[in-house]
Amino acid sequence: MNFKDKVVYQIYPKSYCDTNGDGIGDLPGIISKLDYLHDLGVDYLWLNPIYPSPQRDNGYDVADYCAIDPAYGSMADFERLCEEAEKRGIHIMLDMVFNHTSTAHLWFQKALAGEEKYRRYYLFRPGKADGSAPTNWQSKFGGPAWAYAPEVGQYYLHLFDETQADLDWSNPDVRAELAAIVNFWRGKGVHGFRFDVINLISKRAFEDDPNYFDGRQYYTDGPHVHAWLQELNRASFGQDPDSFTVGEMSSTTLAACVHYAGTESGELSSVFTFHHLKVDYKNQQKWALQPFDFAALKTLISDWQTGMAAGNAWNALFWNNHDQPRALSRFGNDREHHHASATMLASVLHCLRGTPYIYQGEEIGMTNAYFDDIDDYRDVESTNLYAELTAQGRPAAEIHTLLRARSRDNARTPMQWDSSPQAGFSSGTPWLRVNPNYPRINAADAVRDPHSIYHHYRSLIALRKQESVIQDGDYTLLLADHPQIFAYRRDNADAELIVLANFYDEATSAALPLETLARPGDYQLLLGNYPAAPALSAHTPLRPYEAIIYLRRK
Ligand code: TEU
Ligand code: CA
Repeated sequence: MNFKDKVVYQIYPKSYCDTNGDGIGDLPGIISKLDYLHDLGVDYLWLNPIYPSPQRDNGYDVADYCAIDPAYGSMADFERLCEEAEKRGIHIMLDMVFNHTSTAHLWFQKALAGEEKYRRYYLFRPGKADGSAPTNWQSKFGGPAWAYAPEVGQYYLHLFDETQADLDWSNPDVRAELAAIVNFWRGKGVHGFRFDVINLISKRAFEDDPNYFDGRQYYTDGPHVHAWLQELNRASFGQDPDSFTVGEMSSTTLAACVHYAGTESGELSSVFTFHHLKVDYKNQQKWALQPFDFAALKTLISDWQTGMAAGNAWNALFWNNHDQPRALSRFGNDREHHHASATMLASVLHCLRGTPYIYQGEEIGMTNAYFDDIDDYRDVESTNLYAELTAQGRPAAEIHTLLRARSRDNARTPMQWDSSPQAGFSSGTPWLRVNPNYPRINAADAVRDPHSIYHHYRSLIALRKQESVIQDGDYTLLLADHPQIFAYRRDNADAELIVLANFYDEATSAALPLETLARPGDYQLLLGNYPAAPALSAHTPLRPYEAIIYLRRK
C-alpha cells in the first residue's frame, strides 16, 4: 500500500469526547467526531489502548487484549466506529502493547497461582545471593525494575510500572499468542497497528549495568528483535497488503531503524523515534530543564531524514503525542505568538519525508496544562516523581516547574471542543482537569475562522496529497548554521519545494545562496502562516515564527 500521502491523527480516547457524562471519553464520542476528522482530511486514527485495564498507566497496562474496556464502550461500539470511519475513508490504527501486560492479566494471575506454562510467559528470576533484585536496572517510571512475587518466590521484570510485567518473547508460545491478538483485530477489519516500545522486547542478558545504571543497554534493540518482528509480520499483519504499522522505538539508533522500517526488511512500515524530542533535556535527563538546542534539533531531524531515505526506510513525523508536553509550549511561544508558532511547527513537520502524525488538539493549538496543584495530576510518572523528589527534600515549587514543563498530563487534558463548560468534552467532571484556556482555544472557533491553526493543518494535509514532492522528494538541509531559521529543500522529478521557518520571536531574513536556486522568480508561494508572505528572494524576510513554503514546478 502506498502510505506516502497519508496523515495519521492520534486520539487519546480517555480525553477526546465523553458522551455519557462519566468524565471519561468513549468510543461513541469518537464516532460523533468523525465528520470533524474527515473535514480535517486525515487518513488514519491511532487510538491509544482501549482494552480492559486497571488504568494504572492509562491503558498501557492491558488486562485483556481482545476486548473493550467498558469505560470506553462495547465491542459493538468499536465495530460501529470502524464501519463509520471506513465510510469516510478513514482507517483505525490500534495500539498493541506487547512488551508487557498488566499484572491483572489472566496470564500473570495464572503464573502467580503456580501454573508453570504461564510463569514462562514472564521474566521471573531469582534474586541475588543476598536476596536483592536480580540486577540493578531501574524502571522507566522510577524505582527498581524488579518486583518480588512471594507467590513464586522470585522477582519479575517490569521496565515500566510494577503492575506492567515484561513478557518473555523468547518463549514461542508468547509470540504465538501475540500474533493471534493482531489477527483477532484484523478480523474486525483493522489494518493499522502501532507497537508500543517494541524495540525493548529482546533482553540481551540479566546483568548489573555498570555504566548507566538503568540497564537499557541490556534490552534496547536486543539480539532477537528483528527476527521476532519478521516472525510477527509473517504470522499476522504482513498477510494484509493494506496493513500500515508503526513501531515505537525507545533510545534506538538510525542503523537499527533502517532495519525496523526498511522497505525490504519484512518488519514494520515505519518507526517513531525520539532523538529530536530530547534537545531540551539537560544531560539527556528528562527531569532536567534547558532551553532547546536549535542546532541539535536541525541536525537530528536532517540526519534522520537523509539516513532513513538512504536506507530505503520510512519514518513517522511528530512533534506531539500523549507522552510529550505540547510542542507549541515547548518549541514555540504559546502566549504572544500562539498562531504563528503553532502553524510554523506544523509547516516544518508536514513537508518532511515520512508520515505526519497530529496529536488531538494540536490542530487547534492546545497548550500545556500548566497545573500548579499536585492533586490535578493523574499520570503515574508525574505522581511518582513528585513523591520521589519530595522525599529527597526538593522544594515543591521546583518540582512544579519540572512538571509544568514535562509532565505527560500536559498533553492529556480533555480535547477543547467549544466554549461551553468543560470545553464541551463532558457534561460531568472530567477525569483530568480541562485547560482553563478553552474559551479562547477550541475547535468550534477554529473551524469557523478560515485563518485558524486548524485551517492551516487542513491545507498542509491537502498539500501532501497534491504534491508528489512532499511524498517522495529528496531532502536537503539549507542554511545549516543559521541560528534562527530551519530551511530545507525537497526535490523530485516533478517539482522543488523550499520551506523557510523562523523558530524565534525576532524577525530575521533567509539569505539563500542564489546559486542553489533556480531563478527565484520561478518559485510560487504555496502556503504561508502570515498574511502577504514575501516572494522568495536572495534575502527573504521572516517575521517571528513565520514559515513559508515555496514550490517550483519542473
Ligand atoms: O512509552 C514509552 C516510553 O518509554 C516513553 O515515552 C515514556 O512514557 C517516557 O519515556 C517516560 O518519561 C510507551 C507509551 O507511549 C507510554 O504511554 C507508556 O506509558 C509506556 O510505553 C509503557 O507502556
Ligand atoms: Ca464516557
